[in-house]
Amino acid sequence: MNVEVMRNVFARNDALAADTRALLTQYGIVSVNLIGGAGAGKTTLLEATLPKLAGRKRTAVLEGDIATTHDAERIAALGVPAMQLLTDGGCHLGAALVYNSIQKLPLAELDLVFIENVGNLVCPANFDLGEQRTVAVLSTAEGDDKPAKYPLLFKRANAVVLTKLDLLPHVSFDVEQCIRYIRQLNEAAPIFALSAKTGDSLDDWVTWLLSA
Ligand SMILES: Nc1nc2c(ncn2[C@@H]2O[C@H](COP(=O)(O)OP(=O)(O)OP(=O)(O)O)[C@@H](O)[C@H]2O)c(=O)[nH]1
Ligand SMILES: [Mg+2]
Repeated sequence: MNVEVMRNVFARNDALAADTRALLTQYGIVSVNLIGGAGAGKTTLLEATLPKLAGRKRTAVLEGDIATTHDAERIAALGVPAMQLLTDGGCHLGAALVYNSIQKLPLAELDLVFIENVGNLVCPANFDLGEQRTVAVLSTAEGDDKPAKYPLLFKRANAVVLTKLDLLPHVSFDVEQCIRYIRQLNEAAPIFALSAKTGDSLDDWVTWLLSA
C-alpha cells in the first residue's frame, strides 16, 4: 500500500514537471535547479553569479525554503526578479508549487530561471521540477565524502559546484578525493571548484551557464 501511494506521488510530480518543462521550452527558457545541503552556499553562489550574467541573460529566481523570505530578499536586493516559495515544513520543492509559481513570472522576458531548492542533500534529489539542468552544490565545510554518502544527487547532476574553496586552509577537505567520489557516480558532469565569497574561479561556471 505504501509503495502504491509513493508511486502516485511521483507520477503526479513527474506529470507537473513535464508541464513546466514544456512551458519553459515554449518560451526558450532554461531553468537550473540548485540542490545542496542547508547552508552549502546556494544563495551566495547566486549572489555572486547573477551580476556576472547581467546584460547577457535575463534571469529570475525561485527561492525554495521551509520558512522566511530571507533568500528571496537577498536576490531582490540585486535587482533580479525573485519569488519566495515556502514549503511550510516540506523538505524539498515539488513540481506543483514550481509549476504554479513559474506562471507568475514574466516568461516572455526571461532566458534563465534559477530554482534554489530547500537546503537538503537528500529529498530534493528525488523530485523532478521540470528543470533543464540540475546542479549539485557542495561546500568544503561539509566534508569530501558527501558524494559517496548521498549518491543520488551527484548521479543526477548535470554539473557540480564545489564551493567555499577559500575555507580549504581551515577544513579537512580533499578536493581530489571528492572529485574521485563524484566521478564514481557521474563521469560527465563538469565540476566547478570556486569560492562564491571571494569570487575566485567563477568564470568557468558562468561560461557553462551562458552556454546552457
Ligand atoms: N567562506 C565562505 N563562506 C561562504 C561561501 N558561500 C557561502 N558562505 C557562507 O555560508 C553561509 C550559508 O550561505 P548561504 O548562501 O545562505 O547558504 P544556502 O545554501 O543558500 O543556505 P540555505 O538556503 O539555508 O540552504 C553564509 O554565512 C555565507 O556567507 C564561500 O564561498 N566562502
Ligand atoms: Mg539559500
